[in-house]
Amino acid sequence: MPQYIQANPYAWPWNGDLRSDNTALIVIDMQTDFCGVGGYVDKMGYDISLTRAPIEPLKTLMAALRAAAYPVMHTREGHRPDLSDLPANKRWRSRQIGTNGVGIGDAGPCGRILVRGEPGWDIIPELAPKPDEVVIDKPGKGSFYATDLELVLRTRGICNLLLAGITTDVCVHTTMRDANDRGFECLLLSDCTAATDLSNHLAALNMVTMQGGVFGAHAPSGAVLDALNAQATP
Ligand code: C5J
Repeated sequence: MPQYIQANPYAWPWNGDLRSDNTALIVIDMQTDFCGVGGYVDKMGYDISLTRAPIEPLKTLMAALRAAAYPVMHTREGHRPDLSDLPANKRWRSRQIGTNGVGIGDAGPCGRILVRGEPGWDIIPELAPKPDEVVIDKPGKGSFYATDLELVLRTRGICNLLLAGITTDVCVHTTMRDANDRGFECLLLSDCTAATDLSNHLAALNMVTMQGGVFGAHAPSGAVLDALNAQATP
């Protein structure tokens, strides 16, 4: 029997084929640098209560998906310690705003900003990956660029992606657009994502609904929980 999640602008996934062996949650960049005290976003002067808002709903959702044997995957934005994968213009731009010239690769309160292995780069303890879960390290905003994410998903037969994490308008949107172009069916989870600006978050959700769902659809995590409950009830 087809199984759908109530979503906007259409019931998701498009074909009702929602199963634990073809659908994965991808939790994007829930790192201290993006939502922790002293991290990169905090140092830039943004209100981290916005980027921390997804933490509680994500904890609930991840527990439910794990219990139902749906794969949970994670990404981390970050660069090699020698910065050989950090484009010079990305570094320059990161030093321009509100950080007194301190940007990606430079020392901050949580170690070198967005550098692999540093405390600020790691995923926050509340949402730490389980030992058997896939973690994708990415040098860019999108999760497919210069990573093996597509290979991992295709190898596992995953065609449906539940997208969560931060930030809605940057890494989550870039990943959603790139996934859509690759033929993955995407659902952006509205309460499990956040931006550094609320209006950008809302605009990013609205963009998804254009043209009948130009990149996919969006829904609150409660709609996913409802679908999981329905699957568990024979
Ligand atoms: C940003 C991200 N905003 N994870 N990264 O630089 O969205």
